[in-house]
Amino acid sequence: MKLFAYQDEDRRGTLRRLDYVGAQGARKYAMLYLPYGYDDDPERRWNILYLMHGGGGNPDAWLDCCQVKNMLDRSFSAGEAEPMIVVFPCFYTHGARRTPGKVDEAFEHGSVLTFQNEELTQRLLPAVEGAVRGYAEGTSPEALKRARAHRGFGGFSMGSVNTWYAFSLHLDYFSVFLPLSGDCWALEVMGGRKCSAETAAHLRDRVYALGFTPEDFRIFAATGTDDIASPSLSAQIEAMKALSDTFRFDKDPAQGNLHYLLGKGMVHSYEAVNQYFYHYLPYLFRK
Ligand code: FER
Repeated sequence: MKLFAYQDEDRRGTLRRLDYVGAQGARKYAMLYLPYGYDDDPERRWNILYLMHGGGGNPDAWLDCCQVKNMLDRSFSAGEAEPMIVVFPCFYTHGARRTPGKVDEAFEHGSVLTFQNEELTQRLLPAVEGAVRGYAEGTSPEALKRARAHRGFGGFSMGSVNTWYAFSLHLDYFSVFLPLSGDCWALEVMGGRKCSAETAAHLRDRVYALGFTPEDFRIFAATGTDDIASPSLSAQIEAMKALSDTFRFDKDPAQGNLHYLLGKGMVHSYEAVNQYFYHYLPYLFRK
């Protein structure tokens, strides 16, 4: 794995704050990263990645906690990856409720479910894609779904739990998934470890339930050897690999539809997951 370190860059993208109404009428905002050159060509359309924070976070967490903006600027400027819009939303409806060192699993899981069931596709996507030039020609569910090839969802820790939910619930809106250091809770909390085989089977069943095939999605999963989420995510990925008719594991991120990166010595942090993001960035959207 090639590691990213800050480098000066003149061709920098810009950050914009987007205010919108979320689930249950909540006043929310997302941060938008618009790549360098976004304003120069009003005809150009851009792939969009939605990138979620971890437990306790907010729309600024990724931007405050690691060098993700400089990493994006450099990767695009150097021609290593196709430039894309990155959206940093927040999955809490009424703010995080966090006691340091303590995870309230019921609150976290409830917040994820509210975001997934009442906000992501009904509120957030129309707000964002009515405001920036993705590939969707309109903000109706049909128009948004038609652009699924150009839309991804990723996240760190609880953001990764969100990513697996986006796969399970909204495969008709997203085709690219970047689950970083967090497992799938669709069947139960920490289900990736507690019921790995059932979780993998659930994810497989969702593909066919929505009428898709193994060609219609790509999953770029990652964590670190010293990450607290590695036992749960590793168990889940192993179970998914066993369902090879659906999940086509390949060490080459340009092949197959399931990839797994285990960063040596890496821990549960934004700095670590930003490195996995950097590693996968060139492969998320094909030219
Ligand atoms: C995991 C998914 C989420 C995990 C931890 C979390 C331990 C969340 C942690 C937190 O919110 O602090 O697989 O593994």
